[in-house]
Amino acid sequence: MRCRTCGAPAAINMRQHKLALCRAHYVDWIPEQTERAIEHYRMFTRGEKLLVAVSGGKDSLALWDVLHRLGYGADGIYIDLGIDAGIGYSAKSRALCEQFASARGLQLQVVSVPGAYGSSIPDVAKQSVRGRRKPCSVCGLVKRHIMNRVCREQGYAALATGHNLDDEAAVLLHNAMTWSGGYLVRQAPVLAATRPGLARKVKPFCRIYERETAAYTLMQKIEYIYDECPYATGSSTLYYKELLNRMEEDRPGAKLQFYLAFLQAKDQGLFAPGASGESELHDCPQCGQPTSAPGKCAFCRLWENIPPVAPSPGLGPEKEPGDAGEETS
Ligand code: Q46
Ligand code: ZN
Ligand code: ZN
Repeated sequence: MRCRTCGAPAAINMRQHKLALCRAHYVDWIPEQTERAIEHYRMFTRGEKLLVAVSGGKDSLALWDVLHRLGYGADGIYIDLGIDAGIGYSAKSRALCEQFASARGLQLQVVSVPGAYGSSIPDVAKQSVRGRRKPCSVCGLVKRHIMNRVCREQGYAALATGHNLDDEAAVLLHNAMTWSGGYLVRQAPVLAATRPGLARKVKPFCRIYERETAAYTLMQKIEYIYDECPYATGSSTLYYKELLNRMEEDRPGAKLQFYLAFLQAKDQGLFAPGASGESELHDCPQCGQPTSAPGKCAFCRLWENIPPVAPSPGLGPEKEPGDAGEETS
């Protein structure tokens, strides 16, 4: 197999695009594709200051690398969830993000959940409402809250996440299986900041396959954490990813077609206005972030149920910076 551009031996063959490329042309092809998506969906402009949510995984670090290479001003944010699980998961992923940033002279903000709020995500999950919450639901809530706050307080124009096509197609399939209208309406490459205090969310890799981001990190020699978060095992997203991989195997391009046809159908009025079922947002009386919950937001209510632990010196919830959601809690 030969590179379509220069005829050298190909480093990757992408059946879905009927395209084979050598290493040198592949590592330029990914930024070109990303730039096309940024422009096509009007995600952000070169003058805007971006915050990239990095986890130490391949997708988010690849995204930060690509945005940096494309000349966008992007700082990173890493949220230390305090997950150890016998493998030092958070410590390892944090070190990889710090190493990535310092090697490129990029600005990384680190927010430690145990440091700022007194408990790790697994502990909060155990202690919340008699341990009925799963770590992932607590984690999602906390990350969205913190990231939205950092965006809002520090004047970032948008929060960029490393969600790739496999992530988006899996979530889409999951929500389509239950016709979860509210989630389907809000699934998009760009979520506009519909009110003050809400960060714009963008997914520049939404048309890039997971296999392609993995190949990019490898070819760019980006070190990332190979271990999955221990709580990801058995998640429904992984199940839907496997199903979609089987379809992709039979029909290369199936995932991309599924996702793009969904976006097109939405543009053509698949959903009636108001189909999101979203209620009005108001500012949480405690933290000031937008919420649809009556009274205080879910983030503030979550911590009310956790026994107080003395925070580390100098760190407090309101002083600390912070995945932004359209609705943060
Ligand atoms: S980090 Fe958090 Fe994920 Fe781990 S606890 Fe679940 S949600 S699986 S992206
Ligand atoms: Zn080539
Ligand atoms: Zn609140």
